[in-house]
Formats: sequence, structure tokens, C-alpha cells
Amino acid sequence: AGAQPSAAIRLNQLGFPTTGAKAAVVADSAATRFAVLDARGDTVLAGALSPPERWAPSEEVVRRAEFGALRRPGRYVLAVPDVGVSTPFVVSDTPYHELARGAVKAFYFFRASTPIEARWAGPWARPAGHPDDRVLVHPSAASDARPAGTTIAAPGGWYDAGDYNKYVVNSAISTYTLLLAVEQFPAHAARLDTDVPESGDALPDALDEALWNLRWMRRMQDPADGGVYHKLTTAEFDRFEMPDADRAPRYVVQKSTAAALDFAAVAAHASLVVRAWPRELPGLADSLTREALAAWRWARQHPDSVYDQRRLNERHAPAINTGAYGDTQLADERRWAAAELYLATRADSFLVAAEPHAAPAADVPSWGSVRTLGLYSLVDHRATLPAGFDTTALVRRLASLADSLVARARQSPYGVPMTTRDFVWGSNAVAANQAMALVQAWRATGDTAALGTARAVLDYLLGRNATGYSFVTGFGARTPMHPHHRPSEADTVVAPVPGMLVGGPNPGQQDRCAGYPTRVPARSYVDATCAYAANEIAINWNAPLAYLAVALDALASR
Ligand code: 9MR
Repeated sequence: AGAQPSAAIRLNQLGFPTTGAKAAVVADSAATRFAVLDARGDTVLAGALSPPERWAPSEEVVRRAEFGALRRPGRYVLAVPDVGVSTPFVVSDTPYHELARGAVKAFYFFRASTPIEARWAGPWARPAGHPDDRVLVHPSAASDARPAGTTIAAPGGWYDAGDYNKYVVNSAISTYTLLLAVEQFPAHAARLDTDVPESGDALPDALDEALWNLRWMRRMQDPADGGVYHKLTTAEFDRFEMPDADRAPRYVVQKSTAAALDFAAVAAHASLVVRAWPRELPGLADSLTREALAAWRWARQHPDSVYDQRRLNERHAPAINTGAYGDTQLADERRWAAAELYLATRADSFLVAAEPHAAPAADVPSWGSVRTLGLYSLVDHRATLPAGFDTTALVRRLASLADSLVARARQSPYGVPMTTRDFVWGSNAVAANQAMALVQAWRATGDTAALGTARAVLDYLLGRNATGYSFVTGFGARTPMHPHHRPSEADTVVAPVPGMLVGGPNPGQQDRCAGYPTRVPARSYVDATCAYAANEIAINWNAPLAYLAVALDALASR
């Protein structure tokens, strides 16, 4: 007791549900035994560490401590002779409830154009930033009805990340992911109180949150032609200052095919979800379907309006140098939109366009690769697909993705599917999206190995990884204190805004920030503000964390 926790013992720093697997990883040590100690220091369980195994992404040799037999609720530490003790953890029926609240609540803190009030935000209260009620039409977006220099109103939505811009492509996958949590865990979502201004209304808080962003996305559509502006942005990234201090002009830029298709997909999907609340949200489902169709039609007329910022800057001024979310492969966006439009309209042509059987194998979704989101939706609604449609094949696509992820996890002493190639910018979201795919497969097939691997991914994100950090601000004993997040850096509170998932280890180190300990992929992480390639936060990273936390909170007792 009182000893400093050892960095060599890595485990989920929140803890574990009473039932199910529990494991820790012990790095680079000759130890062979472990014990679990209760709050009084008494040994409640002892065991042997597994034989040493190498994990390629971290270039470490590690052993595992398995202690699933520990089922009594309480607060414990893991002790390894000659190594030390772990950070404390709990065993409980609700180990992830606060995490689920926090990961969804983070989106409230991300809101633009509204004051974040102390009543809901505590010390992280701040004045409203970026009203976005007079956004300039950039020359790249000029049309007859809206010439360059005229203004439109597009308030609200979430800031994308550590910066203050709002990007349609990245918003779409993030909003969809939150909607799926509400749809797939409805009873649980109904009870999840995130303590935001809308808490207490008839809608689940996570749905209110998704609608907050969706309302902004709808303003990004030009009603004259159905096209959707790629982003709403300043010309350059802002300094590190609070949102209300940034007064730089804001622009909507070029309408892009990706933005139109992603908007169509999420608006169509949202129409399905909101139909459950006709009284609270009158007419919304029909409006969303109409707008989704208009965006789809625009995308058919403009199939390759790729967002290429370099080309844009050669032709137009002012130059725009913020996040690009440029994607040149749009077949997956088209498939996703078609799948959602089929479910929203039941027009057969969309099912044909979605080509769910002809698509390449399912992959783990990311902002630039979204076809598997369409598969999630079709699988979820497979009972309503036309007679004769091969739903077994759909489920098989998802199951085979899950099988390959489970097989990879079995190869890894950390128990996760992450391989060296997965350590890209936002690697933690790669992991979280792997887990989300595994939960989808479990829902469709009942495969408990898939669900178990999803749980292992949460363990990874919360501390059982090669850095020893829990990657969610404010959740765990050792969490990022200096995320690349402007409000967290510019405010006067020591602790960053809670509930945010940082990008995670990334050997690319594109930020050239000093202080990375190594370029070894799974350890290439530093808790420094300048490390935007490893320590930024983003809506598309937080959304799968929120999904996973809600799912595993809902499933904790099974
Ligand atoms: O998440 C994005 C990652 O996949 C890209 O490699 C990277 C560089 O283009 O950009 C990331 O997205 C950033 C966006 O462009 C601007 N806001 C912050 C995002 C997270 O770093």
C-alpha cells in the first residue's frame, strides 16, 4: 500500500464487470506469479503469469495475468513480485457507466455557437464561440443564388477536434455512430443521463446530441440544388485561444461529392431513428428523407467533385489551409448512402445501387472508408429486407470481418486485433471501430468471442496497452493531461475537458513534436499539446468510444 504503481503492469484502469474475462499485461519482466490484493492488502486470488510472448507492434516481450475468477465487487490492485503493483481497479456490475456518460457528454463540450454553462459543465464552462450566423460563401462555393462573399447561417454542430472547424465528411460518420448507440441499445440510451440542457426532455440525451450536429449539417446543404458544402472553416487553423476569442472570418467551401453522399447517408439513417418520436420531432423524418434524396441527386450529377485543397488554392482566394478530409475513392460513400436511402425509402433502385453482395469484403470503418456502415444498417434491418434477398450472405460478411479480428486478437498477448499497420493517425479510433464492428457481428450471430474481443479493446483503450495510459481524459489513474484541444489548453482549469479519447500511438509523428519516446508503433505516443498526430481529440474518435462504452455498459451484467 502507498507504493507507486508500476508502469510495467498494464490493465484497464477503470476495472471490469463482475462476470467475464479480466486480464493484465506485465512487460519485460522475469516474474512468473501475480496476486490480486483487496483494499486491505489481503490476497484474494493468486496465479501464474502466462509464458513470455512478443508483441510485434510494441517490440516488447510480455506475460499475461488472467484473473476472470475474481468476481466479488470491490476495489483491488494487481501485485507482481519484483515488479510492483498496478493502479487500482474496480470489479462492479456497472464499471463503465460513468465512462458511457462521459464519452457522450464530451460532445456537449464540443458544441459550437452556444455557451457551455457551469450548471452542466462545471469548471469547463465557457462563453459561446463561433456564432456562424454570417458565414461567407467562399469563391470555390459560389453559385447564382449565393455568389462569393454573400453569407449564410450555419450555426451549431460540433467542433471537429482540437481545432474549431466543422467538416461534413467527418461529422457524418460521427453522427451515425452516436445514432447507432441509441438505436441498438434503446433501453439503455433512454436511461443514460449526460446532464446537458436537453436532459429531462422526452428524447435520449445521446439522440439530442446527435440531433444537435445533424441540425448544423442540414444548414450545410444548399436548398437550391441539394449540394452540400464540404466544410465550414477559417482560412487557417486558429491560435490556441478559447472559442469566443477567435473572430477570424468563416467560410463554406466547395460542394463535394463525398459531403453530399455522407450527408445523404446520415440524414437517411436519422430519418429511421427519429420516426420513433413523431410527437416530439414532427415532420423531421420526412424532411430528412427529402434532403437525403436531394443530396443523392446532386451527387449523381456531380460524381467526381473531389475535395482537393491544393487545386482549390490554385484557383481561389483566400487559400484554405485547414483539415482536408479529402477522399478520392467515393464508391464506398455511394454504397453507404444507397444502403441508407434504401432503408429510408424502400425504393429497389437503391438496393441495387448499394450492391451489398458485390461490395469488396467488409472493412473496419473510418472517415474515408464507410461502406461497412451500410452493411451495419442493412444487417440490423435484415428482417425487413425483401423476400428472396440473401440476408445470410450479409451476416456472413460481417461475421468474416469479426472472425479475422478475433483471430488477430488471439495472436496478440494484449488480446486485441491491432497490428503494426493499424498504428496510423487516430489509431485509437481504429481500435474503437474494430470493437464496434465486433459488437455488430455479435449482435447478428451471437458469437461470444466477438463480444469478448470488443471488451478487450476497451481494456486496451483504458490502459492495457504499451504506453500504460488510459487514453480517455479524466477516466483512469494515468490519463492525458495535455491533449491537443484548444479549450483544454486555453482555459484556466488544470485538468482537460473530460471524456475525450486522444488519437493514440502513431509512428508517423507528422507533428514533429519533441518528446516522443520512440518510433516503435504501439509506443509512439507522447502526452504533449504539440503532438497533434497522437494526442489530439476528434469527434470521429470519440463516437466509437461512446458507442463502445454505451454497449459495454448496457452489457456489463451479461
Ligand atoms: O483524422 C484525420 C487523419 O486520418 C488524417 O491522416 C489527418 C491528416 O490529414 O487529419 C486527421 O483529421 C484532422 C482534420 O484534418 C482537422 N481536424 C483535426 C483532425 C484530427 O487530427
